Amino acid sequence: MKVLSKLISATCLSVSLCGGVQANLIDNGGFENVGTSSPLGNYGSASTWQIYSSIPEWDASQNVEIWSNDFIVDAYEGNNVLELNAHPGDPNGQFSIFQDFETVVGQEYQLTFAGRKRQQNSDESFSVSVGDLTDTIINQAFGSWNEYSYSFVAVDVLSTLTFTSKDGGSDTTGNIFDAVNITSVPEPGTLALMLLGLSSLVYSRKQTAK
Ligand SMILES: [Ca+2]
Ligand SMILES: [Ca+2]
Ligand SMILES: [Ca+2]
Repeated sequence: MKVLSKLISATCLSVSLCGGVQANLIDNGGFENVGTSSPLGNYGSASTWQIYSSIPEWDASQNVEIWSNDFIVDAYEGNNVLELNAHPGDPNGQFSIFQDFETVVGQEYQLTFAGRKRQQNSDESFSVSVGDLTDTIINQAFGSWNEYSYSFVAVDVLSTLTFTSKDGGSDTTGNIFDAVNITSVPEPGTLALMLLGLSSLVYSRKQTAK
């Protein structure tokens, strides 16, 4: 029985299901942590919106803009959201944010995030890529948060999640994001192994109770 209980423990660890919730592989996916660097310029205020050259856990090709306290739109979660189109360091560049995270080649993952556009009469588009996934959203919906959900397969031991505005660096208004989340999808074989372990545990308890 010791061997069996060790097997069950190892299975629980490998699929992280026994704890109930899959861990988010993206850090600061809700943009709540803006770090300790001072915001750039004299834009906005700490209670509305500010610009940063970067924020913790994310890399960025340009400055990024963080909105707080339901400025213009209600946050999808927490207090902060990110507007990808910030005041640019390079007006000819593109706005991208990206984050690396460790993955298992061939493993399936799920990506979810919330997105919306800022202005009704603007044509806001962006691309998202990670693993074997690349998608472009043409003209995000206006007026409420869209809940995006994708599955993808990792093709390397380090994957990069990237969001890029399709508008150039001189377009300072546009695509807003919150609640970026990536979790691994348990493989059927692993689930079956875990269920086998659990059923064996139930059986062994019944035997002990006799
Ligand atoms: Ca947030
Ligand atoms: Ca902006
Ligand atoms: Ca725009």
